[in-house]
Amino acid sequence: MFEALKTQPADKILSLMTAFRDDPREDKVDLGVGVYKNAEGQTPIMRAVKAAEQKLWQVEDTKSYTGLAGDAGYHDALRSLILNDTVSKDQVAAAATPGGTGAIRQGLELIRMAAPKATVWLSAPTWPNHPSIIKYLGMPMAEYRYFDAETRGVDFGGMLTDLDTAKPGDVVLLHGCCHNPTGANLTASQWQEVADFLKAKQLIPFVDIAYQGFGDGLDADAFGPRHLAKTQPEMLIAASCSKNFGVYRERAGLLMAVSQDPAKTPLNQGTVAFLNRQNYSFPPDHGARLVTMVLNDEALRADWLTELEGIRTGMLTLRQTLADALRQRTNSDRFDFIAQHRGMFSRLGATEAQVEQMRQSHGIYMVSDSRLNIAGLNAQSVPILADAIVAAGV
Ligand code: PLP
Ligand code: TYF
Repeated sequence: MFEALKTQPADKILSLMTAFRDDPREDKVDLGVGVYKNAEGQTPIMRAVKAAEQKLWQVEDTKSYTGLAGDAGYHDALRSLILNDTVSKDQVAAAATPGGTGAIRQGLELIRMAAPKATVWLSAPTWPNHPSIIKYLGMPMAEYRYFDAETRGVDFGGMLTDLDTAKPGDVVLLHGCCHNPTGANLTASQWQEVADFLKAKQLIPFVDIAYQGFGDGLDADAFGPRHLAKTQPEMLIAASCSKNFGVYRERAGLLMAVSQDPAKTPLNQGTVAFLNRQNYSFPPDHGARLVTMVLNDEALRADWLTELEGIRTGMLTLRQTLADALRQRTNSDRFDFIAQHRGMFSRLGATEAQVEQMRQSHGIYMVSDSRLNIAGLNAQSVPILADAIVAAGV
């Protein structure tokens, strides 16, 4: 049997991690995988998460199974964080999942069950795991224009023009904030326009939110999903706690199916629990429980907010420092978009050959589409990167 297996394409982002590790140069700079790093290059456990872990060790008295959909306290805490009071609890079916990826996978499976002919529309470009999973599930997919390579902003006109060709009942996958890989995001008024458009065209939003708190702040970053939850008949949300709680390897995610009609929620809830059972029975609990403890304890929550805000503003400072360094070196404002982008990533707009040149000449590792992880920079590496960008003729 095994001889029938085919070699699968490697994940470009993860392969880059291996290449970086194998590079002997001491001044190499890792701007690849989307993991937050502090100025020392470490990905620390957040203080509040560590404190919750200590407390959990003391009070946890069983490791018996939770519910199939995970712990209701986790659903409540994350629903409030993401949607605030824009919907009531009885409008939302929720299931804990292994990370945000698990939520995306389960959400797609729900779409496939409910609407096998629906096309899933993806932004061009998007996180490579979106098309990869959709293809694996054999679902119809299409792309809508999103990134304007010229301005490095959102091609909003192109986006709506392309989505105008979608058929009623199709699903539109949207990044809730901090678009991966470009860093270019919809403004609040564009979100409102998208919401009106989707509703008029009877398209269903599926929001992937993996970086809430990394862009303009926890509330501002949730503007899109909140506005959609208020205005659309129904929608799906896949959330990840990997980044904003720093619990990457614990695999804490949440799938939410939101409906204006609370009568639909019991069926939705049964479906998301069923999907968990088909795929892995019970979802992981440890990370979800830590997140719940942090959100529900006043002191831990306050400390988490402070640390998260430090992470966010630190990345903004790095963006500005890099944009300034490039302004100085190029005598132009053509890299100012770096300071306007939000989240961990910016797409620089370099060619693959230029990305390769930066790697060879300056030991800079970014994804071949010229996505760079801003959090991989620090005061020492910003000038190295700026020199490399100029030397490569970007
Ligand atoms: N969605 C996007 C756009 C991401 O960048 C990520 C990456 O981490 C995820 C979802 C899911 O992450 P995880 O499965 O680690 O929670
Ligand atoms: O885009 C990123 O870098 C993060 C981390 O298969 C990641 O989202 C990358 C690849 C992958 C899973 C997570």
